[in-house]
Amino acid sequence: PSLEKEFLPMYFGWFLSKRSSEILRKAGQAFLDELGSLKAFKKEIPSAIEDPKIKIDLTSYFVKRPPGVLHCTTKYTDFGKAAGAEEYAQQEDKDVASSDSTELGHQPLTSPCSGYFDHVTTRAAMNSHIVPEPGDNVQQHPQALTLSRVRVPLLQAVKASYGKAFTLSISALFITTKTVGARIELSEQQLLLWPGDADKILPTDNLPRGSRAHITLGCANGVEAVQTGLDLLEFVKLEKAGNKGEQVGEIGGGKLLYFDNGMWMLVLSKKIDVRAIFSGYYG
Ligand code: 2AM
Repeated sequence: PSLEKEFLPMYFGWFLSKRSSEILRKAGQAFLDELGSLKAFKKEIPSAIEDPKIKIDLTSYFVKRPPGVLHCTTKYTDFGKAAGAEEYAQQEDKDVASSDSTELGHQPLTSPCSGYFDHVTTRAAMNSHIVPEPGDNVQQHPQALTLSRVRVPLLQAVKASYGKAFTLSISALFITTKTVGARIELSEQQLLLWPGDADKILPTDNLPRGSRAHITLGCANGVEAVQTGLDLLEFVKLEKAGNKGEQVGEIGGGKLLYFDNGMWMLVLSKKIDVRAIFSGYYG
């Protein structure tokens, strides 16, 4: 045991490369520019109805923009003070595998199929730099049988991935009256780093794991960044309720959907891949 207690960051997350940040910022900017001059958009804005020639300046509406490189928060740990912070830092991939196997597309451990073995292979690949030490209690864990077969000890996904590179896939851009953000589709391997408690607005919400995954691109005056993820969850809740949004047309990178209440989503026809390092932000 180490003498010093571990010091947790303000938050864990994926930090985009400078180049990927620039590419995504540009895509976000193009989205705001196009939307601001789109007839269907202006139709929903009272001040623009009066003067149809007006162009809505969304860039100056979303005044609060993240400085430096962009990121996707996985867990806000608040230097260890946030609920579930320690648990997350110690998160083992078993926590994910056992939480909701159907949602992740995994098969129960009792009936191994290719999906499950893919998962195990992913773990092995992800953690291949870690070798079991004598005394590592691999055998007594419920999953130890399979794991020991591929010679992987029980692993801590968060620690094992710290400082490692990932490619995140951006599937859509969205705006609400409060925030603008990019929606991320996490892979199964990336979901191992996703906390179990993030995908809820209300404690009773039951949305697919990773629903909240996003990158904040901007916030309106007086709005905190945490809002972007909550806004994305609102979209997902509508989708879950069968609301597919009204298809307003094709703009720049894809098809534009309107969901009411100032909620717009651009579903990208070609996903944007961004490079990112999994790490912690200490302020
Ligand atoms: P974001 O992930 O939507 O951008 C620092 O404030 C970072 O942590 C921001 O990126 C912010 O939002 C995120 N954040 C702040 N408070 C949070 C919370 N309670 N839950 C989740 N993420 C939070």
